[in-house]
Amino acid sequence: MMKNCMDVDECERNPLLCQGGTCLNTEGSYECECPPGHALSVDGSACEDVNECQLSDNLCKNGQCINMMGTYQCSCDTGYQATPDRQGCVDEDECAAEDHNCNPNADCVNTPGSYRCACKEGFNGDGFSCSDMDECADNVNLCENGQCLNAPGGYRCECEMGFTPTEDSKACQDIDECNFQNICVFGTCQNLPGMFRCVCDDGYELDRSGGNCTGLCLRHVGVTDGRNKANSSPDIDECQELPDIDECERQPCGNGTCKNTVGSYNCLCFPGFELTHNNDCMGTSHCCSPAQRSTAG
Ligand SMILES: [Ca+2]
Ligand SMILES: [Ca+2]
Ligand SMILES: [Ca+2]
Ligand SMILES: [Ca+2]
Repeated sequence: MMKNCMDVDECERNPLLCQGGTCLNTEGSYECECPPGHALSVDGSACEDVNECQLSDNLCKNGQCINMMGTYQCSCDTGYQATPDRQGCVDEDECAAEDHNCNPNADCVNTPGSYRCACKEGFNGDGFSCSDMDECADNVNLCENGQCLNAPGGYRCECEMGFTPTEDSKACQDIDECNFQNICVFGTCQNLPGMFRCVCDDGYELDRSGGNCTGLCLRHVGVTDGRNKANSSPDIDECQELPDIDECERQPCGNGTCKNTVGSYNCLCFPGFELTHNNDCMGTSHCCSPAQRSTAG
């Protein structure tokens, strides 16, 4: 007579089977169902925690792997922070988090596990302390045609007359006075570094400011001008056409005698007085020549 084989429910018979998991009876045997992070023991009788840290060297880079029941967690190195699932370490961006000791005049640069500080342009230092560079002292050639003024993180140029700072104020550039309106009327303007020059049209001469051409009285142009000589036109006395002003009426010479000329005047200075560029006579401390000084002509 054949023995009637009956399945044995091992799970029911031995409640200690599959400890830490769920015992599942099968035809002729049983299985243990283990929760995540657990594996069957060698003898197949229990569910045991898996030590993930021992299984893999690649876990918790930049940190330390800590085994836990059913799982593992990372304890991260300084400068790194754990991911939300605590199973990885990522660099902490100290710059973005404003968790750094960089000088206010330095840029924070994030690096893996740390950060570094670099002084901004115009500053010297290690990034944690930054001091202003004195560009004017370091390079005496800065601000040609002007004066270099040191400033925090930079410098600027204050320019001499006739020059204007460039847009960034780091240099002085010539002013093109010829672009101004009403300059060198009756003449041609020539721009020069720091100044300009008027080349006056025929019949005009530079006024005392040197910046404009005024009517000039040319006597006997017909004689001195070859073109006029050629067609033998009668001489024109332009002086007669210009109503002359007697500047001497307003006594411009001071310590001298005024002599009116057509279109201008001359000062004949008294002894001990000297003609100035303003066309008047000023006392001098040194000279006492009896000779009178006067303007030419
Ligand atoms: Ca584990
Ligand atoms: Ca970092
Ligand atoms: Ca500076
Ligand atoms: Ca100029």
